[in-house]
Amino acid sequence: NGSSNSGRGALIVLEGLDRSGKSSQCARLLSFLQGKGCQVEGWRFPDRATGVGQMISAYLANESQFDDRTIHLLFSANRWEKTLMERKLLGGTTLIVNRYSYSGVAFSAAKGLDIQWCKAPEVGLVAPDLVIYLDVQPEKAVERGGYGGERYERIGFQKKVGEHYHSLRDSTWKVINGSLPMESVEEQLRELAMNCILECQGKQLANLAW
Ligand code: NYM
Repeated sequence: NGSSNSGRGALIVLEGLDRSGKSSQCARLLSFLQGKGCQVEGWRFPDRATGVGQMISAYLANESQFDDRTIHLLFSANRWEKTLMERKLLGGTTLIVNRYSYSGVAFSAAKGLDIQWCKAPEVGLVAPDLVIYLDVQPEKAVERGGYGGERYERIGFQKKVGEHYHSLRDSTWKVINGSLPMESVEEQLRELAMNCILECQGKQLANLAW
């Protein structure tokens, strides 16, 4: 099911702290849906392959510096430059997206930037049909093989990011306890994603309003 219907695809976003398991779970969910014959692609933000993405990547690796507001706008620009997103969805492709505007706001707000200011450049982007938050305590995340040494990968900062994520939760969010065994998280994700793909058939694509 999924390959033969003519409806639009779903925009499904995974969010969570660094090392919350998003990448592994995105990969698992993607191959599960592909196995079901679903028209689906895996995306991630930042997309480090674009020109803007390379600037972000250098910043995260501490190879370059930007003012907090400048890097915030670059992360946002990196979403705006993916104009293919809407066409993909309307063409019937479901997108499983690792991070989106919520990462943008939560990470920048954790630095002390005003939350409304952080939200502003995200307004008008395609709105997700479902946001799945993998809830993991920062202490647990560190235990998982530790952080890779990129910017932001410190426990105190991650705690602040977690608080901001919490304040962003709305009706499109589902929270999964990311400390559960991988198979259990995977099972819950599958169910949420399958339901979302079916339910969004009749719904129009919307834009982030905030
Ligand atoms: N990040 C990610 C932001 O600060 N703002 C954003 O808009 C996005 C999409 O970049 N620590 C941060 C969160 C991560 C880092 O992400 C790189 P990843 O998923 O490790 O590639």
